[in-house]
Amino acid sequence: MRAPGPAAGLVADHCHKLIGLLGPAAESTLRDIVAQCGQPLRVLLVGDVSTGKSTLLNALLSDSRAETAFKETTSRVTWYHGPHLGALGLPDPSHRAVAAGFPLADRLVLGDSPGLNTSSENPDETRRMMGGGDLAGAAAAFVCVLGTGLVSGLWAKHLEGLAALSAGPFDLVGNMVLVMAKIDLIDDDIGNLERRTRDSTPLAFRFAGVNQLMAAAARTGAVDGRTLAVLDALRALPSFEAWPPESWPEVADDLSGLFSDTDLKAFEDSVGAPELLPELVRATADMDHPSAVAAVFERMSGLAALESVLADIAEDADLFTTTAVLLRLRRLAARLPDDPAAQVRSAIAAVTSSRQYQDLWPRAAARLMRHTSVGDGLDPDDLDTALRLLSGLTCPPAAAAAALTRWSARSADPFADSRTRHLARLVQDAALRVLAEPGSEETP
Ligand SMILES: Nc1nc2c(ncn2[C@@H]2O[C@H](COP(=O)(O)OP(=O)(O)OP(=O)(O)O)[C@@H](O)[C@H]2O)c(=O)[nH]1
Ligand SMILES: [Mg+2]
Repeated sequence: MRAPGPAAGLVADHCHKLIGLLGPAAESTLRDIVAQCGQPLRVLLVGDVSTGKSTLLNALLSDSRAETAFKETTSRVTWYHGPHLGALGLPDPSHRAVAAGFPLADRLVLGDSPGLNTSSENPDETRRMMGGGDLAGAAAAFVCVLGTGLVSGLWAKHLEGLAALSAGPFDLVGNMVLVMAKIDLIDDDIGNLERRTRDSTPLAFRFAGVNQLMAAAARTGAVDGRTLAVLDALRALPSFEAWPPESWPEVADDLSGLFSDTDLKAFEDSVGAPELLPELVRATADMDHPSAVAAVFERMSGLAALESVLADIAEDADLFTTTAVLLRLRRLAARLPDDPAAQVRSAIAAVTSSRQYQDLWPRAAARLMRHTSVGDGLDPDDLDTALRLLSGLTCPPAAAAAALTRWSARSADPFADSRTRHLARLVQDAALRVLAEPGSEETP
């Protein structure tokens, strides 16, 4: 298992001591912080009712664990975790834990949550996790599953609030992943949607478009011999060249008598919009095994791109988890009477002055350079060397020396903004560390 790492480990040590010092007043929050520091990155799926969160979760789990339906369905927060974690420490007694082996289980704990835009009390826990209550920060990253089309003004505000609350001092990027859901129902090009969304909010977010139905079908064994039979029958239709069909009843008419209603419904529920059928039928021509067809479903679903974003975030679990738990500790201190609050604040100060915490800065800087406009305009070699230095990867001394010259000039540039100067100093420090290593002076 990949637990977050040294900085989160240090927070956990301090919280253990605080539990002894502070007693019951803060115990449940502190215990959950300790649990969070020892677990893989907690990622919560959030979004409005019926945007397809649970369907997406099933795809990520490669298993139909979560209930899905075209009505308000999920009523409590459920955390899915690798079975190797044993009994999972949970943020709140109302939450549930389910052990499941899934592709990213060694790196993530995935939470499904009730939809937000409802007057029922189901989403109360989700709101507390997003909005500054005791539970805020119990998830260190969020996958925001958005309904079809552009991001609404309301959601942009939600996301900006969530980012402001969870970014911490590192100006963190990457803990907010925006998923444009049900892409089969979207006419617009996904790249355009992403660009327009980025233009409409200053938020730095990661982005993926997913057809969750195809993703879940590909991953849960729903692509089977019946799927192949329906695709073959569609391919054999005399009207095939005159497609696309506009509705599922129209497809059912074309195939009347060949399949049961149940089989056709199962097929519809694994594809989504009928407009996808021409592409699907063509892409699966000559395929005679469900696993080959499932691979086409997988490709058309876009799920792999989302998984690679999640895997990338998990690489910096220490950064994200430490940020989240320190923010939780700050909120805890704000709620406590003076003396215990001072003890919590001194634990925070001990962490933030530690080597382990200082080592998080270059990691955060590398993220800023990769995922925001900070890296724009840099020569690709320059950017590559800076990222290698910040990520602690091997870097030839000659390249480190050249980077030191360039980035020293940037850090001293009085016209650069303070964030750029700070980043430049971090690259300088990393270059100096490489040049101080034994043997570096011998290399030309
Ligand atoms: N067309 C299409 N429909 C989808 C897709 N993903 C999910 N759905 C349908 O959307 C409906 C809601 O899916 P759920 O996964 O239950 O949605 P949810 O966001 O978990 O809903 P709540 O738990 O009530 O908040 C179901 O009828 C799904 O079949 C998709 O990619 N395309
Ligand atoms: Mg649900």
